Amino acid sequence: MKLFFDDRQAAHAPTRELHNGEFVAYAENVERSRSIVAALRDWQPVRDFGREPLLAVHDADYVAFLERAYDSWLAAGRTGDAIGYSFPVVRRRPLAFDRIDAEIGAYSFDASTPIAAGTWASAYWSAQCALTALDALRDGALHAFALCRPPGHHAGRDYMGGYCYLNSAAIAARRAQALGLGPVAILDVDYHHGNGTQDIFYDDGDIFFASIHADPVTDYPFYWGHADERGESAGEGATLNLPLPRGTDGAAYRPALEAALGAVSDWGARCLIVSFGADTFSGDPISSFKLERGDYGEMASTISGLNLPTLIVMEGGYAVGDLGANVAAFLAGFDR
Ligand code: SP5
Ligand code: ZN
Repeated sequence: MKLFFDDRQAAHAPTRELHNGEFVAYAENVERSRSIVAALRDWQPVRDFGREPLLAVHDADYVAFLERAYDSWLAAGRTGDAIGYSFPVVRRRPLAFDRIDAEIGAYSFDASTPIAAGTWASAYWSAQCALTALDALRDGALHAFALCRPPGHHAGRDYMGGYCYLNSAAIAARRAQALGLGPVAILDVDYHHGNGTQDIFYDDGDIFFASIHADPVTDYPFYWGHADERGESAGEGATLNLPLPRGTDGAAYRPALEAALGAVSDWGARCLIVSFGADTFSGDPISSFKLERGDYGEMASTISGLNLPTLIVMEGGYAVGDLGANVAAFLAGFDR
């Protein structure tokens, strides 16, 4: 397994997030990547593919906003992390604002995704990390792991949310398609629904998206990931959502994984991108599934049974003390 990470991804360090009516410690902290880096060997350097592959997924005005947002926040006389408080839930349209608060709200769907001094740099290198790992597949590797941090699957074309800014899995998927590695399928096994990825490809019949996640009736991101969301227009049938109840353990998870992989295979994928979250772990502090470390190796060997070139992109996972070992167990399952 080839492993990729860049230290510039550690610059992003918001101090707090709004949760259940209080500001609490930011769960997507830098200790997460430290735990994963320490658990594995032979990390390879990340290359710079520039902005073009980012702009194949995200709107130019959104990318420009991410880059300057923190400076605009400071210029407005603020201290601490930039965070929005007003969100346009109806008739969102491209308006020109002269106030950072209006922009942040227009480009996000929640209050748990602050912009700090290092956010742009880390989001940028997180996306480059996925692109570098994808290049390893192009060069003949069967599996590659991108330790993307911050994660990406909640970010859409022009919005952030859920600790995500740039959607690394989507960026890699578009690039895989451009390199002729497709048809491309994305399998999202984070605890939370990958609403950003789904939205980006919702009307796109050329990229298949399957997600197994906590039922949004009870869990974040609430508004997306319901079983009746199946894609639209040319993308109808190219989205598959498999919500599972709180308390789901390894045995209950397995049939959903088999259903998702069957769909990926029937669809004719030639390249697989896995959005991997270890927040399905029993000890995760913000989630309610009951997977154990041993389940991750099994999941991975089931996935690798498809025999597809596979890029694994890191998403969530917040049990920092167990995170490195859980990720290592998952990756080891690909080499069995
Ligand atoms: C990538 C990913 O897994 N994003 C998940 C975002 C979930 N945000 C909503 C839940 C917030 C729970 N925050 C608790 C923080 C405790 N320090
Ligand atoms: Zn998650």
